[in-house]
Amino acid sequence: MNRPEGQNARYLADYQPYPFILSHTALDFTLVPDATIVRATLSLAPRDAATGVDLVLDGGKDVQLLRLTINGAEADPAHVTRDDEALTIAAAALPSGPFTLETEVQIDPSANTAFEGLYISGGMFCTQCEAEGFRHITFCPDRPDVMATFDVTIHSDKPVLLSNGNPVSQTEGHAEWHDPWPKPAYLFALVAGDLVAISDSFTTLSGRNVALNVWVRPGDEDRAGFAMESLIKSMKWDEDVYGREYDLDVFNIVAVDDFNMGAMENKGLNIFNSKLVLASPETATDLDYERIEGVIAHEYFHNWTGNRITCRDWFQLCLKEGLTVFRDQQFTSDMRSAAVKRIEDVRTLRARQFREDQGPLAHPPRPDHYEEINNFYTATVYEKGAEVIGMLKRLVGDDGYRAALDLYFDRHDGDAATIEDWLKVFEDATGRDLAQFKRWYTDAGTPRLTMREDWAEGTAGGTLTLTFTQETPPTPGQSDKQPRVIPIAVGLIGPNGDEVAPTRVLEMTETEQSFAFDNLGARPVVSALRGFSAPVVLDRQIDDPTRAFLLAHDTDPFARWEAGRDLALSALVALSQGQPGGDDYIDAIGRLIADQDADPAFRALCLALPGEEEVATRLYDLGATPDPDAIHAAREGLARRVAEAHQDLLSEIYDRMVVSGSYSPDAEAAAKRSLRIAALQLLNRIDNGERAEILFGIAGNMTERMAALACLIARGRGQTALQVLEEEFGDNRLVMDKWFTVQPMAAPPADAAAIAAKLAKLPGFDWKNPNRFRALIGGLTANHAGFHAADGAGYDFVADWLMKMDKVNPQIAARMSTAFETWPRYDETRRAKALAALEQIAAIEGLSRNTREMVSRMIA
Ligand code: 0A1
Ligand code: ZN
Repeated sequence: MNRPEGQNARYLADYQPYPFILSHTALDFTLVPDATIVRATLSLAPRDAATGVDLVLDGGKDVQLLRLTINGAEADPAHVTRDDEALTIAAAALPSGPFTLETEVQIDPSANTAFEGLYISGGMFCTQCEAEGFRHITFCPDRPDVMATFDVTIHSDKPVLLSNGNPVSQTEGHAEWHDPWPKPAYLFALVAGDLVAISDSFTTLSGRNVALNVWVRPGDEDRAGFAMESLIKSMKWDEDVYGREYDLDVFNIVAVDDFNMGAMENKGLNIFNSKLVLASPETATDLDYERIEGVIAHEYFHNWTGNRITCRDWFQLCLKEGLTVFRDQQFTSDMRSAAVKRIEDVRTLRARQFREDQGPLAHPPRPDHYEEINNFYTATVYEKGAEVIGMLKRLVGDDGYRAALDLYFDRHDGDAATIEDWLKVFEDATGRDLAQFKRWYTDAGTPRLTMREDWAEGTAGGTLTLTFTQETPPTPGQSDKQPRVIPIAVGLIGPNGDEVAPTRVLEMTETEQSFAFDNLGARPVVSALRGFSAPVVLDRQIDDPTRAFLLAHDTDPFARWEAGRDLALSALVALSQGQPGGDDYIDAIGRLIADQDADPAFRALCLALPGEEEVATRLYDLGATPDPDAIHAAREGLARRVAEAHQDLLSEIYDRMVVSGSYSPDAEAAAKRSLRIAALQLLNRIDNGERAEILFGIAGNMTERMAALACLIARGRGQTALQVLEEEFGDNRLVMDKWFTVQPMAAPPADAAAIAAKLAKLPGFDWKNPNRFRALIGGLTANHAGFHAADGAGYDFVADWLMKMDKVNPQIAARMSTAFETWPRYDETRRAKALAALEQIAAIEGLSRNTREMVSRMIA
């Protein structure tokens, strides 16, 4: 293997087990905002008594050692060395058998702006330890394959004191917790604050009673009910579908305002970004509700896929994340519409993972090296990791999948496992050889699949031969790609619109391969890659009338939606290049919206034009250089033509899709609202915002109000509505985040960067709060032509803020830097400006390892 990265890179190939066994960790916290004392007692033993090796404990610069004893005796300072990242105790100072190591350290949670380790959010102490945060709390072997049972004692004057596992004792100013399940340090959590709970209970499969609490700040209780409902549904679903039961007496969820990610699956004590817990009809949108349900499920499902079975090392991150995303996607499909969920997931996959896979940050679901692990919580590890499992399931069938999963839980409970272990359970349970399939885990890049059709009339009553070729473009560090196993789900539609061959999964293993369908009579239309059966780019010769035919007749909802999307993209590509286009799309979409039988959510998805970035990607795929301004103009123009052509139908939908009664976030009601909003967004192009203005004034739910607000801003008449929202919700962080996002996002592109700059000067732009920072910066980067403005104003604004944020919270700066990952696609002027912005960041002295790694990969 070549090792091209910086000196700090870590390599999968270098894996060695930790030379000591840690059986138990006892922690004692005295919580003081700027001087917290942590006493840790680690029960250790050499893994191999014969080899006297030094004991290396991870510990960041921010951990100040006050005292260290081994078996109760003060360690000789000559045997202890300290650098910025670790504490080393020389082998000579260690007993040859089991021993107890005690440390006392001091840390300063009030100075922790990176939100890694123990920090303070809104006056509450809380922790985030994945991936390597525990080493900012105390000295320890901070790696996922070192697992111990925990006892935690907390001293604090805060009224609510929580940690992992089961409560042992709770008195004023003091609490003790015991976690009987061995766990790695990254699953440790502690919370101390002035909190209130909404509580419920759940009786498990085997009759165990579990106390459930969702902890929030006083005053937020009335917005926590949906999270609790989602938790109960998740617990039941995991029992019904996977046979997995919860294993402690309590399950606590805590909402915090300052959080780098969405949520965290700490054993028995999940910590959530408050935006993924708190919801009321007045403050949250349908999408927020759907996300809350999905993320509550995701974190809960980690209890088995992540906690009971964890990862051997961080290279295996997709072992827990890919599987848990796959499980939460299954859950949402079961709770809501499976067809709609699949389309939404594919949209996200393409927008985030394909984008990553096709640019300078491409990496395999299981990377073989990294510099900063926090940079690898990516769409590839999560979403592609889930797609790979979907393919496995398609290949082995539902029964094979269930047998493999049962074996996985049985064989690996309590283990820190690898992708090899995962694939082996499938091989053992089903008898399949998965050596070639493994490439999905080890190789980066999105395969391009080309499909050719050959029709032979006379032979065997009419034979259609499909010939596929696959090719994966080179990615950083991987130039030569071998063919992968690709499950291609195909169905055939006869000329009269009837399905003549139901879905068949073709298993492609070669670079080029043909599959024949006999006895067809007349030449059918191929419905290919049904259900998006593999994460590939499909390239086929197909004209717009055939796409329109599939949009009208395909029985597979994904393929049907895809046909409409392809029609729209083909029009937008032509229009953005100054050519005519769009007539077939406008006709076909008219037929679809008139079809009262079709599911409203599905019609809404079809009505929404592909985003500008999607058009840019398609142009780039076709070998053209995308022009963001031309794309914006083309999309606006087409939307207007659709609105003009179907004005009556659209206003009828808009008037009819009103959900009566009180608000409910369920799938059916949300579907109606989504169709109504899709119609509004088109009509907004020709009614100059009239409907949006009325809707904003009368809507009782945030879904419609936000949609109306975005429409008003796009028409340049959002001021009054923005003021109203600010007056009404100025003290509600989550609503104000939306307020900050929508302005640069929905603005005409030429104004977007200036609007973002103006908002950044407001006192309400509390940029050290990750949600607020993401709201504003992310709002601008979501405006494709605004961020990629030819004068470079978008690039400069974002780069300036990344540099500022890097000093405070490197994880957030590094993550947001991916806004630049598509820079090589654009014209020379834009490329030069984006590159200059990246180089300016790279030149900063003291730039974090996080941002340095990202920027240097993007520049390379
Ligand atoms: N494991 C969590 C995600 C997570 C990862 C890293 C974090 O801090 C750096 C926080 C959360 C999940 O998959 O939900
Ligand atoms: Zn996860």
